[in-house]
Amino acid sequence: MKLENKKVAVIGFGLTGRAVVDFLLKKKVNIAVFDEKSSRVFENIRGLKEKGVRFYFGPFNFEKIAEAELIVMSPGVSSFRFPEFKKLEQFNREVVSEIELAFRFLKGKLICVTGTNGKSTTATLVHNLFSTAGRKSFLLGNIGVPFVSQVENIRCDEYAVVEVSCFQLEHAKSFKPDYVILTNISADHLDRYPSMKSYVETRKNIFKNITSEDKIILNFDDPLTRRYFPALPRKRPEVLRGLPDGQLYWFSRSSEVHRGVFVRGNNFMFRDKEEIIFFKSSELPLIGLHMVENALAASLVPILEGIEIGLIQKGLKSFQGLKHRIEFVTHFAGVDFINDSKATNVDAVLKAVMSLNSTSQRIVIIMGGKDKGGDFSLLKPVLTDKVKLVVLIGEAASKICTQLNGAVRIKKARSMQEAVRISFEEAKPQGIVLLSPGCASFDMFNSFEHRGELFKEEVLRLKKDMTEGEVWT
Ligand code: UMA
Repeated sequence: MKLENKKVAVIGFGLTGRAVVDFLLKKKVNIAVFDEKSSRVFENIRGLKEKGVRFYFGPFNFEKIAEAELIVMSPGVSSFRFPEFKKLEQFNREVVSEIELAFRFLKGKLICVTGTNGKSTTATLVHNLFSTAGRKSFLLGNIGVPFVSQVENIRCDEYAVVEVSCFQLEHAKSFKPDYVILTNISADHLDRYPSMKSYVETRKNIFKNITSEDKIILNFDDPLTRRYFPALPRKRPEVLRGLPDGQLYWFSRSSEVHRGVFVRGNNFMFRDKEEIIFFKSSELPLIGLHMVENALAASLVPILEGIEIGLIQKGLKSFQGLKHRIEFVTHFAGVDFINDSKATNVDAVLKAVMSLNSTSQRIVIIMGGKDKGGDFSLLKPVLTDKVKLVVLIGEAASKICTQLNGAVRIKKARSMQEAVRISFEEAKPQGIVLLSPGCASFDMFNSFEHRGELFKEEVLRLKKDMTEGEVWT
């Protein structure tokens, strides 16, 4: 793609926007940045201004934006909230997402991990499996490192492992991965998308340029994937119609799929033309059924890339998991504390509670935050079964309380500190305190990471108070 001397508008000036500007500065283009926030929020932009970058803060000025030939969107800027961006395309303006821009400059192989939950862990695991096997890979995308920031460092024999959110797919045009892993689909971001259908349609964008050379890895156990991609051995999923057979692989915990990876007894199996045992599931170092799914999905890529099974085993055995995803924090006074701050939707909470090995109601769960349109009533059976108390925080507390409708005991807390201390009192003498909010964090915190770190801080403060004898009442 030739960018030199083009007029480019960069929409949003967060992590993505900054990386796009840095990338474009090397291409000698004429850059204008637009962000709805006030200029006071942004530090250190004088240097960029000196390099000729122009900034427009405050409400988007579409007349000014229309002066650009290419418009690069940050994922947080919704094309549903601003239909003006789509309209600009009718006037010969090209509107692309940052991952689309990066893709046009990629020389290496592209492995994309998308889906509602499990993306970050699966992408990190693919990256670790490659790294353990001595292959150079870059872990990029929604996980926190914009694709465009590294794309020109990736050589043709190297891998870009990119976690892709549905927001990033809104303006994907020629974007075409060599591998797509779709971890699962469940309701999420319904505060941004007008319907579940439009959420799924946006995600399907990742498949639109797939060819017979490329490989698609889908979750056989996920009901919505099976509904939207109804592939049986002989039936092609709608999205793949017209493409030759030979590129669709499944992963499953519960069924022996005709092509892909699955569990048989204590073994992880790979089946294509023949079957091989490639791992013992008991050797997986992390807890949870979802981890089995993530490990199955992630292993398929190195297997299909011809990496030696011994090296894949080594990578699986050494994986330590990610922070804020069912992360064990500490144990004291008979209580385990687990941080699952990354659970920002209902399905992620369901998976977290199911994955904890707890019979009878020993779990106290901290939920709540900024609502994303989820249906919390879906949690009723599992909460009744496994949870002793739900402690609610944040804006969505009243909605969650109404939707759970007496299925489980509920208390409200005004801060993370209060939530942790109430939970501890209830979980004693032998229980689990799980932070798994099912909501975004932005009502009380800067990010899910910030929320998770505060939870851990409060837990450790409580532990210190306990050991020093200052028991809170
Ligand atoms: N902005 C506007 N108008 C808007 C929205 C945003 O002007 O309508 C401006 C904001 O004022 C801010 C900037 O845009 O200055 C922020 O841009 P952004 O929201 O796109 O966020 P980035 O900092 O660029 O981070 C994005 C992803 N954020 C979102 O998709 C919301 C990060 O994923 C990602 O790590 C990063 O790019 C690098 O690729 C975060 C996320 O929450 C973790 N993702 C969602 C999720 O995982 O559920 C999809």
